[in-house]
Amino acid sequence: MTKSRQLFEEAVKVIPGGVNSPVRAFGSVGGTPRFIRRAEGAYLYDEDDNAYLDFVGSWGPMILGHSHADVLKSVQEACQQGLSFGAATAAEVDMAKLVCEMVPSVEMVRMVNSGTEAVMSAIRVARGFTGRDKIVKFAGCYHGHSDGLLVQAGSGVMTSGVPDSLGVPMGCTKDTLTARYNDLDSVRAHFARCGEEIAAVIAEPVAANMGVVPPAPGFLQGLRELCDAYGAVLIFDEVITGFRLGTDGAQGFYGVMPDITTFGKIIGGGMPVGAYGGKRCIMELVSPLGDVYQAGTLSGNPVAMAAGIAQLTILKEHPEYYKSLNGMGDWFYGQIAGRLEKAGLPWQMNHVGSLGCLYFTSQEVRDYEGAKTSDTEVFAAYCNYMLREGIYLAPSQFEAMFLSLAHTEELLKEVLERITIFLQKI
Ligand code: HOZ
Repeated sequence: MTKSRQLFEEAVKVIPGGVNSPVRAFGSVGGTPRFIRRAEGAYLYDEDDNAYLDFVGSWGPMILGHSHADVLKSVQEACQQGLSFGAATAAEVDMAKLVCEMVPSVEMVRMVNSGTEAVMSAIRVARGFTGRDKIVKFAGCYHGHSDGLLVQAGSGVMTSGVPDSLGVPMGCTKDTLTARYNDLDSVRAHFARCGEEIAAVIAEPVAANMGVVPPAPGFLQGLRELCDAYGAVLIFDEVITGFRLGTDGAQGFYGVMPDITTFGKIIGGGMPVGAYGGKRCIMELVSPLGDVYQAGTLSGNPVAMAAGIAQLTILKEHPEYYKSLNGMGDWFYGQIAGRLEKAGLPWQMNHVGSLGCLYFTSQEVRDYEGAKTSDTEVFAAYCNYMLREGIYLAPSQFEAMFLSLAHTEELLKEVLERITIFLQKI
């Protein structure tokens, strides 16, 4: 029996499903989750000493690759000074300045501990600012697991086939309106019916929790215009796209500025971090400056700040890295699309920069309904085949594939060869 199997059998006795986050259980693809011992560059190493070329990258933050020397050094130095103080530190000021400099729409920022917390807090401040209760979210967009947002959420909720969650009182979701991604008319309809009651529209500017769905031309701009017309707050959830598509995230990539942006693990370089920030006039409402309450002992934790500052500083100083990363994505995903065409397979290769998703459907994937048409059994076969070949993909059809700067052309060419063989077999 492998060590991963042994650990999983022990884990299921003491951890629900044997994992601390559902998708990791490999439930939708079958097989045993790999228990990872360490990671370096583009590779993960499991407890059985198997090496895997990693396309998850801790679900996004490992833009520089795993265990980057500067990030590790910065973390080690911070650890020497103490792990947590529950008091203000210089590193938090440095982090806030970095985020505000890199993302022009962010004039003030508050650190939290996860993307879930960031979004929950952003919605609260949007409601406080507008004095309204309703929010509009998009089917298939995932914004963490807070009560009000587990409505047609993508990601793990979609993977397990559970539409929503038990334990969420009706009262918590009654103000959550759902619209269709890439369909401005569905948003217009909500505004036409109750525009004066809508506090915010929240969107992933590139939907990356129902696979990867790029915004259609004009979609993000249309959201901006609707929010302006009705005095609602536009929130971009950049937990996945922030600092991945460019120093200024998807908002810079597409040239549409939100009022509030939420960030997640990416700004902690892999440590547990989140943040929300935006226009000064909105953020000034956050406690203790204003009356929107939000707090946390570990918020702005010095070790997490050290990791995040190290990674963000490198990215800020090297904007050309994004040219390579996005260019590599265009080439790699383009190659997959070309091989599909050559094999006469009508499947869809969606991508934006280094984020990609292969859907096993002949239908164009523009929204949640389209994503759901993908044949998840073929995905499971693909995912397991790749794993056997030493390539670690997210064990879910409805997650993204992430490239990092450690993924060289040579490594990706090998992956393309494996994909070609899979396409021939299928
Ligand atoms: N569904 C999560 C990412 N979108 C998975 C996170 C995890 O398992 O770490």
